[in-house]
Amino acid sequence: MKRLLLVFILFLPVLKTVAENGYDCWLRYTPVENKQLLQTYKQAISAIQFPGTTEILQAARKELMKGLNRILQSNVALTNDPASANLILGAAMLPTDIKASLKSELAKAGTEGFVISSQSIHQRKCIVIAANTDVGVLYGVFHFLRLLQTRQPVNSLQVLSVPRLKLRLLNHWDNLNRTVERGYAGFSIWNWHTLPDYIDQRYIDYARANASIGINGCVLTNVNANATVLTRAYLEKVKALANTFRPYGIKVYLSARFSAPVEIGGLKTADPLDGAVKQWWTDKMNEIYSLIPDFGGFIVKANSEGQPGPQNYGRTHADGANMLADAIAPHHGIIMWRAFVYSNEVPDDRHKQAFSEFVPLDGKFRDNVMVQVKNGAIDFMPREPFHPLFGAMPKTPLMMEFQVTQEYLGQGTHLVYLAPLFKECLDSDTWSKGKGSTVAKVIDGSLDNHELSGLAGVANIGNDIDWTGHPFGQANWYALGRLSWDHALSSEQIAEEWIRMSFNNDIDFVKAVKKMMLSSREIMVKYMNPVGLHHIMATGHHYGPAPWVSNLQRPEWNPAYYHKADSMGIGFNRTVTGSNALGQYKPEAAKLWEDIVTCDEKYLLWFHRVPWDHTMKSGRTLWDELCYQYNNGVDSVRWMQNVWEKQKSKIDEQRYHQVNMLLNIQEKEAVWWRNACLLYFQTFSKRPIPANYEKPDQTLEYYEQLKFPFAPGN
Ligand code: GCW
Repeated sequence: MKRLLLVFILFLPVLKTVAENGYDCWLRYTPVENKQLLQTYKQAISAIQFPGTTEILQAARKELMKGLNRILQSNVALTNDPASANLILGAAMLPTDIKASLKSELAKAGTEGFVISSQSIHQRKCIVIAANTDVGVLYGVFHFLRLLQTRQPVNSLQVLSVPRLKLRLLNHWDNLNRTVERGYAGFSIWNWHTLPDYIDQRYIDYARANASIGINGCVLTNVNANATVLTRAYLEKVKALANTFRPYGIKVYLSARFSAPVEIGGLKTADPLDGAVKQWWTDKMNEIYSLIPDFGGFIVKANSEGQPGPQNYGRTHADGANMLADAIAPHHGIIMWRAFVYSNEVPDDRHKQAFSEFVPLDGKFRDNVMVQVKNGAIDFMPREPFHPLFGAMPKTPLMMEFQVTQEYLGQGTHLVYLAPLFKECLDSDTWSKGKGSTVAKVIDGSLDNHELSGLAGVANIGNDIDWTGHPFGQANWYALGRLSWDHALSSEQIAEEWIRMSFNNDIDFVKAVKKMMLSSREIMVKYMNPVGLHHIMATGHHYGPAPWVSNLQRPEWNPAYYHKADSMGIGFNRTVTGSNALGQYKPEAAKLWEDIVTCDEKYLLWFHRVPWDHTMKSGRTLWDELCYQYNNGVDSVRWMQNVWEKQKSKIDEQRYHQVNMLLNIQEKEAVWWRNACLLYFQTFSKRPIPANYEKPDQTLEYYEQLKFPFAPGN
């Protein structure tokens, strides 16, 4: 019996079937499998000198020891003896000779960057993790652990890593009642009821995961804001979260409801030019900072989709933003003012409205205001051209808003790796200052010399055990953080890091899964929104296709507004003969899209109205091309299923099975999108679906009557 038990215990760690629930994300710190590599790691890291008692350094040390002990499967010693240490970490407390030897690197590391350097100290090989600040050391620790987790050599390291953006944020669209707008991973992780006294371990693990990818701030509450969070009782709760995140270099931010002075302040107005209103906000800021001295600031959604704002009082966005900016300036906080505005009273193409409203305000905002712009002008579609505001407001620091939660990209059940989408936008050339004026350079401040810079992602995190519901949703959280640290990283590198840390380092597994991830966004575009189609999802919950909807009160809420299909053709003419949204881009950027013949076909129906028999670059007619793409999208999801099935022996059963089931849903829904869209568009094109494709097994009427009253996230 004893022997049996021993055998069982011996083999336990290698069993692939040990269930993993995904809670640890990419911080699993699995033991090194390869004996030789393990040996070199153990030799390189045997005694650690890591002094310092600040809360950030304590957090960094704890993480380092936890990671090393697991990865190396041994208790690595901490030492105060510089003569024996071979891993040395620190900022202010770094030994002076080491500091001197890293002087030029540290001069470039700034306030958050770090250096990891192999050094020879007193004839001994050492690894030094150095920074100018404690938080820099923390980031260095996570980077070092990443090298070990991805099994990189550590014998000659020369790393200098500095974030390209100042603000690297997650925006939670979490409501105080714990529902999450567009959240598909359960309820909010913030348990407002038990705060401030109960600090869920989740809050700490959330902070660890964020710090490990460089995220340094989070907006706790939905941009569709509730003023209650600004009351004293709730600010105490916010303070508790701020205290929990501080050791991980993370600041808290809130959304501000513009009408808060009326709703919780008892004032008659929220007019930003009213003296009492200004005083109310000034007092409120003072109160907040007395509780949370490093509070980050506010995000504001104003005069957008029914939210209150300065225009309710005949004032401009700049008036509103500046009033808040003045109130928060003495505390060094910032205001992130969203440019996501469109109005049904404006008869113009929705695509153009934010540009028309904000460009005239360029130069009118205070120094501590950033304008937060979504990556595209409509709304986080599977594919959008970059927002024309990028490059058009040189006097204002523009902040990027990406959506990590997959509102329009399969929600909680589709495997879609978003780094290629993020990169597509960041790498787009605005031409605002000639060739090479990429969106990335606009938002990192380098193009127009801005001090402030930032990127935010609408979080996909909820209280599901694995945080994101879909195990691969974590990859998008990870990618958002890594790109906000360094937008020059490739989608491929980010995917590879994530796979290795989240699953394993098996070369074949990494290769296969990486290929699947890198293709996944393009595949989703094909079965949902090929050739530049957009906004053809169902109303309200946005779950599934509904291109037929045309009866909603506001024209720009209707899918039919966006595709404009009729017997002649399909697509939105945004050229000079149509809405001329193209005119908002610099001519060299617009060139990519302005001519129906040369237009990048990924955006064809975004910018052009195209006859059904238009010849595409493939030689097919437009109708046949749509049939081809929708079908190819479905086939490719089947390919993904196949890729995944082959990985069964390589990973734990729980996550294998989970992803398997989710891919089955994705396949079903891809078929649904294909069938519903083709059957509907066929009523206009009056052309057959070529015989070599699967025939829709349901009627259009069937798809039209489907209802999902309890779909999540709405
Ligand atoms: O995409 C739309 C979403 C809304 C969201 C809005 C916004 C928070 O459907 O749910 O509201 O964008 O970004 O403000």
